[in-house]
Amino acid sequence: MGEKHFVALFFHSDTDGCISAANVLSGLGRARAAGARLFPVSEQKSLPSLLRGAAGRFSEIYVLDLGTADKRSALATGARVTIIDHHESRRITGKGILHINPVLGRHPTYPVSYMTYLLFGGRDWQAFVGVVADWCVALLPEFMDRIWKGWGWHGTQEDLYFSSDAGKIASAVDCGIAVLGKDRGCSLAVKALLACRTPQEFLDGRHGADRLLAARGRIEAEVGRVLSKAGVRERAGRLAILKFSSRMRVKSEVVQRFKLENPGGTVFVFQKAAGGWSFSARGPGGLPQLVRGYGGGHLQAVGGFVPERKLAPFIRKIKVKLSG
Ligand SMILES: [Mn+2]
Repeated sequence: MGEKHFVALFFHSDTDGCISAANVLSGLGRARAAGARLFPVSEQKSLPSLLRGAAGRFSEIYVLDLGTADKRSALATGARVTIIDHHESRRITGKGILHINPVLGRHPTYPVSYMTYLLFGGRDWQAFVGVVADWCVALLPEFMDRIWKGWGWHGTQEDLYFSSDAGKIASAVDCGIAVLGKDRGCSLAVKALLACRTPQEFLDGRHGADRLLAARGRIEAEVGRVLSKAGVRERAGRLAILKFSSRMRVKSEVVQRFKLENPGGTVFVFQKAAGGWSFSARGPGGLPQLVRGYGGGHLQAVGGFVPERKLAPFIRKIKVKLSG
């Protein structure tokens, strides 16, 4: 009998994070995967306290699609910690810590679902879905081309996200998490991804995927409502802004559609939340600097929160910076 393993996976509660978790689980082998605990995380700033809470409970910890520059909380776990990420971060090193992040070496922000697929295995079509979900199709032309030939999918990033089966699966996972909640949605998504051997099984609603696809249907309808009449639009040069309220968490889906209406420009969507506005933005680049203090993410895609009284100055600032 081998040694006992107590494995924990902390992963971003989105499509890229769920596919990454499924890839790592599939590579761990049956015995280790069976005892693994899953911890979906929506805010990467909450990671240090979650890691401290895991101190002494695990021998192996994976941190997927989440940045951490907090070495002490990683060391405090007493576990071997493997961080695979592509967000802006600082490199951390220490006994038992392995930190893989292409951004630290100034490489492109390859999706974590793709990197975990290379490192741990998993299903090629799911890595493809992760690349579509994280808007990184253009970064991986050869990989995408190879899988396109196998699965008969083709097109631009936008075609793939909005019109292909890959995009449908990507958004079903994100919508399932938005509608069912982080814990229930992610656990359902990881199970469905592990069990579905082909994209068709997922699209047929097998292994719990039906719940995720139903959530997608509800969100699509709400996004249509927001874009057709419920949102307030504002425009300044190449900047387009949309403000709206909704009972569903739809800003990530709304921002993708809104970007389609404004190709080449920078778009911000603000959804009313308690005490302020949560926002998502897409643009040609430089976005983390633009939203510093209120959020972060990638060069071309960021999210965050602005308190009510800061909204007007925040919007003024982005207008000035983008016109300057
Ligand atoms: Mn990601």
